[in-house]
Amino acid sequence: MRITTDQIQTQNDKTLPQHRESFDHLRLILERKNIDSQQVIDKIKNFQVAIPSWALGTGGTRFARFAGGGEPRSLKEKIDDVGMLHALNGGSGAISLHIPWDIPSDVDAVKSHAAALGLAFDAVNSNTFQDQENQGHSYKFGSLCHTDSRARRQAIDHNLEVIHYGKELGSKSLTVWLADGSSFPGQMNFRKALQRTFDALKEIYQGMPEDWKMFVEYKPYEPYFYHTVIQDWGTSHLLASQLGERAFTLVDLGHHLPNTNIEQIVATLMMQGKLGGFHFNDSKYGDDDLTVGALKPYQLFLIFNELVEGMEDPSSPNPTPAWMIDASHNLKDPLEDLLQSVEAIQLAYAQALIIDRIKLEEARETNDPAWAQEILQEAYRTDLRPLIAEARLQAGAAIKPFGAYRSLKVRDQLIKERGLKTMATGL
Ligand code: LRH
Ligand code: MN
Ligand code: MN
Repeated sequence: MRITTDQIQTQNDKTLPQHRESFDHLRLILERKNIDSQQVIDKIKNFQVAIPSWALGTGGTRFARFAGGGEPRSLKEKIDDVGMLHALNGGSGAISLHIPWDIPSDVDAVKSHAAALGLAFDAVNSNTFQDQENQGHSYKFGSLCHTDSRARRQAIDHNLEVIHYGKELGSKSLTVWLADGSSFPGQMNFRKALQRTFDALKEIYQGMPEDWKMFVEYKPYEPYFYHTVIQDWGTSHLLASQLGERAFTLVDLGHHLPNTNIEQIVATLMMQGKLGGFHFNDSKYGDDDLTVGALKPYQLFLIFNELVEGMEDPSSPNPTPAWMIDASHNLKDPLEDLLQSVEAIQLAYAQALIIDRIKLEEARETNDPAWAQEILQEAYRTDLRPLIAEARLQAGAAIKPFGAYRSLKVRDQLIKERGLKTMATGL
């Protein structure tokens, strides 16, 4: 199934007068603050968030999975779904694949299908956290950190194979997340495990093409509960620094212990030129992978405040990070959920773009915390939804993607096409 420009146009016609009214009003408010709306709109239009292939189907918990209907049954259908999201919001122009869940059988066909929908291939993800059928060595006790060199070899080879697929598809980066760790004190030698991981990553790093980046994702716990080998940004940064200039830390918002100051981590990594990418999601307790902005939109805004500061600083050593969503759960229609996530990200970004940075610096330099808070919240509490809608309209997408999705009855169509009992691969 595809969403056509005619369908979008018909949906937009319904809300255009109302949209014009709200956007004109907002433009005046911003003008009074000396903010050029079009400049912000252009940045939003250029900002693309990659959709992970594994978020297109209903996620499960470790207790159950309640499958929704019409889920993608193949890589082609996953690409179709991202194409529909992109048609609706103009901001999801890339897909991030997980190998072996998404091995392309016909690379050329997959490539041309994605290109026809205006999609690029973002980072490819390796998977050494599950055993695959006919696999020689188990990852039960780790992969790149394993005590058995044959298991390490297998995990390295898998990553090299992922690079191979990524190269064929036109990806430019590899994300490595390792489940490796231990659940009981004494079970694993911390130092040896980290050293083995580093040695293995080095081989993978050397196997990447010259123009590729490696993103090293960290996580403090889960699936193991006592220790993980790459537990925090410091460990990831240490590995990335020693691996080389094309290795970076990847921040997944759900991979922190409660109350961690993630915005400070972002600032520190950007200062070092080592923030490679982001996995957006939201959470209350752990790695909940909930819809972006569902729980802590102010924290998301504070994170974007640091991101914008780093990105707009011409002397910043940090390359533009790769933006990805990493959310997956079992209650909502996954496509509606992803539309909500992308919008939450765009809003936080736009809010951060309208912060009066000159005044904020003045408040900081004169040690005026109350004034600094006023400035930040002035931006955060400005309702920028009409501006995001205008960016979409200018990009040929839907003024109201969620409303359009429902009124086009996309899910019903997908169920008709694909059936009620579908099972997408993935978490
Ligand atoms: C691990 C993780 C990692 C995986 C994805 C499926 O929790 O965040 O990024 O690749 O989930
Ligand atoms: Mn992640
Ligand atoms: Mn995660």
